[in-house]
Amino acid sequence: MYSSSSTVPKRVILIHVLAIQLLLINSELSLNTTNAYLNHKCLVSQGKYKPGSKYEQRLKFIIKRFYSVSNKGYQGFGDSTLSAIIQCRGDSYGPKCHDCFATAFAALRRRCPWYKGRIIWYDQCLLSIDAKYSIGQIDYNNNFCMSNAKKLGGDAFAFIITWNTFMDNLTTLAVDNNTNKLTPFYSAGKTWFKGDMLYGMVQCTIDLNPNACWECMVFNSIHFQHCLNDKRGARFMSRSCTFRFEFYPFLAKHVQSI
Ligand SMILES: *[C@@H]1O[C@H](CO)[C@@H](O)[C@H](O)[C@H]1NC(C)=O
Ligand SMILES: *[C@@H]1O[C@H](CO)[C@@H](O)[C@H](O)[C@H]1NC(C)=O
Ligand SMILES: CC(=O)N[C@H]1CO[C@H](CO)[C@@H](O)[C@@H]1O
Repeated sequence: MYSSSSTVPKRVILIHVLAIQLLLINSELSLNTTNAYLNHKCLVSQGKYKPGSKYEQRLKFIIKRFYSVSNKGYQGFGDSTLSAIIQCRGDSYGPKCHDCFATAFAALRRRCPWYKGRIIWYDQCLLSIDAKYSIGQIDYNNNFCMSNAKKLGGDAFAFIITWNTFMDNLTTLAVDNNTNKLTPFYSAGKTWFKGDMLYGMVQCTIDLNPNACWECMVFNSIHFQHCLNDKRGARFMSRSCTFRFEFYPFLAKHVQSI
């Protein structure tokens, strides 16, 4: 699903309004306090469950467990009838992750009532529930891309090369260091593009293996190339991986300069 071009102006207006409010409240608050709702999907083909059913009981059990440990940043549960994943953005582990999970679950109940399968994306977390075993598997179907309405202009071809290399570099960082970092499969960095600083982020859900993380990134970058090319900023999100670039710092920390 591509975002309509009206999405971005609305968000820009929202950010301006928020910025003014934040200025009034506390000029010290930084970017990473926002947690915008991005998208959701009710997996209609998986059907609905009934109140009191076994599915509901298992779901309640898992959600309760996730609730108590969601500040760990990632939780996954899967059997043949139900899988659930909460994955927080790499810089939003801890209490922020817990809050995002609580928000996401409440919103999913409201937006996809009684659907067995449902996914919701926020800036700071992803919550996915589905009625089959899907842990460790790349989800090729549930994905979308949003782009800045502003075109890059200028050297579009050079930019394609740059965002592609940048994404590769970030994926290498995320994957290579996944065993010993606190936030595996996540990286955020920056690079120059013709005198402008380009900021980027890559993340795969922790249940994937390194090869699957790569495959997910490559698949989506090709699938959404028209959304990514020649834009002042864009991001794709799937159930399994995400990539974002902007010409402004959208995270508090873009640590690595690559
Ligand atoms: C933003 O995130 C960074 C790193 O996670 C953290 O150190 C900082 O305190 C956060 N800022 C706010 C205002 O929450
Ligand atoms: C990617 O990484 C290589 C090797 O570290 C570096 O030379 C190059 O500038 C990076 N490019 C981008 C766009 O990040
Ligand atoms: C590819 C990469 O960034 N590797 C880094 C992984 O983490 C170690 C220790 O934190 C660094 O020394 C490597 O450069």
